[in-house]
Order: sequence, then C-alpha cells, then structure tokens
Amino acid sequence: MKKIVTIQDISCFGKCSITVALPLISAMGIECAIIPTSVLSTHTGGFQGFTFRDLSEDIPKIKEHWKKYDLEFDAIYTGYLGSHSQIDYVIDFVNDFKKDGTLVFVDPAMGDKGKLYTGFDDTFPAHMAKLCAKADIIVPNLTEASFMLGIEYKESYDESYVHDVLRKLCKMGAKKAVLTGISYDNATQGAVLYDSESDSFYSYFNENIPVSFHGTGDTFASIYIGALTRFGDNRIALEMAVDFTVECIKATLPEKETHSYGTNFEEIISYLLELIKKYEK
Ligand code: PXL
Repeated sequence: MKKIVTIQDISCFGKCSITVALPLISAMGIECAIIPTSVLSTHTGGFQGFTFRDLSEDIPKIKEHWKKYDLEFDAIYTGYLGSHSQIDYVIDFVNDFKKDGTLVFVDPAMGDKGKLYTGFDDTFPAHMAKLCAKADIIVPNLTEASFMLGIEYKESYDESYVHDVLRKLCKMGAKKAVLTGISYDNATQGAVLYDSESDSFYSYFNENIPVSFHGTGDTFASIYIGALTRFGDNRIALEMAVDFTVECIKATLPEKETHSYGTNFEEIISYLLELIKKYEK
C-alpha cells in the first residue's frame, strides 16, 4: 500500500490542513501518516482569539522514533508551518526520510490575495523558500510565489507572466512548480504546471466560481499529491485537483456565509471515487 506522510497543523475547527489531507488521501486508497506541528482551536483566517499549541519540539522526536523502524514513504507532503523552527525541523525530516523514489511535495501555505496569513513576519517567505528548494514539486498561489520571489503581487496578468514566475520558482531549486488559482479571464480558473527538467508547461482550467472558501488550497494539494502517488502522472494530478476543488466549492455554495468553516468535501467523496475510476483505465 502506498504511504504519504503529511506534516502540518491540526486546526480543531475550520476544515483545513490535516483535517482535509487525512480524509481525502485516505479516500484515495493511500495511507496517510501525520506529523502535527501545532494544534490550534481554529485556523487563523476569519476567527479571532484562536489558541496555538506549538508542537515543534515533537517533530525531531517523532523522526528519531520512526528511524528505528526504518519507515519509508512514497511522498512527504508539507503544508502550513506555524514558525521558523518548524521549517528547520521539516528540512531535517526531509533530509533523513527522502529516499530514491520519495516525492517531496511542498505547499508553502502562507498567504492569499496579496497578504501573508496572520502571524507570519516578512522574513518567513524566504525561510519557506529554503524548504521549497528541496522539493520535487511546490504548489504556491501567486501571493506565496510573489512573497518568496520578492516581486510585486499582481491581480491581473497574462500567460507569459505566469510562465516567467514558474521559471523563477524552479530556479530556487524545486524540479516542478504549480501555480494555483490562475485565472486569465472571468470565466475560468485553474492551475499551471512547469516542469523544469523538460522545460514544459501544462495548464488546466475549469469554471471560475467567484467565491472564496477556506481550505481550498489544502484540498487542491491533498488531491494533487494523492493522485500523483497513485497514478505517477502530474497532468492527471493537476486535472483531478482542479476538478475536485471546483466541485467542493460548488457543494459549499449554499453555506457561503460561513466560508471560513471550510468546504463540504465530505458530501462529494463519491465524485472523488468517480475521478479515480476515470483515470484508472
Ligand atoms: O489553509 C491553510 C491554513 C492551514 N492552517 C492554518 C491556517 C491556514 C490558513 O489560514 O491558518 C492554521
């Protein structure tokens, strides 16, 4: 059985990070081990006064314990990391657990709509860029890419701009980069993949639904790494991640006013299984 380990926080309420990755990766027929980096009462977007229990010091202890059992993973998937020291511990984990054939997949979850999330200082993106440099694939949105590259965030752009950003992201060290939430017109939204080894691009778009729900980046990342682990094909991973994320947004439209609570992905697990069947020919 394929195994992914995901390293990110547990937000007790407001579906995101581990509470999205674990059910979705499991539903895709892949074991999902977890390293919780912190426990928060809620995520940090749209809630005031959340608690934050830092579990950074447990990361190296979990790593050392696992080394005694020679545990191996098909992929290491990192998401939201709540402090500088967590990034360093995660880099150590990747150094010890990346074997031949282990995919290192980094979602530098730090911001959206031109702003960093609450709690991150201006030095955080450069530190996250060091983890991204070790990755096979990174999946930033344009906000996160702009902060890591130290360039201005643009609301409107064209394909040549997106291609330029992707090339620059891979120059930082990652083999492949996917820019999420890309929209060249009002009608469509999707993601663009760049493979620096073959110097090729692949774009995939679906409907643009102009509503924003919390946790959609984590949904995209979980489906992408699950599909890539299962099918070994980045194009399939990109298509499945875009299509499933759009369907999650549609399923949550009746609950627009509680957009910080996350998406109703639980209601469309059967659609995820249909997507798997479609590609499993
Ligand atoms: O969805 C990304 C995310 C994950 N975890 C925490 C967050 C956020 C985004 O705000 O606050 C704790």
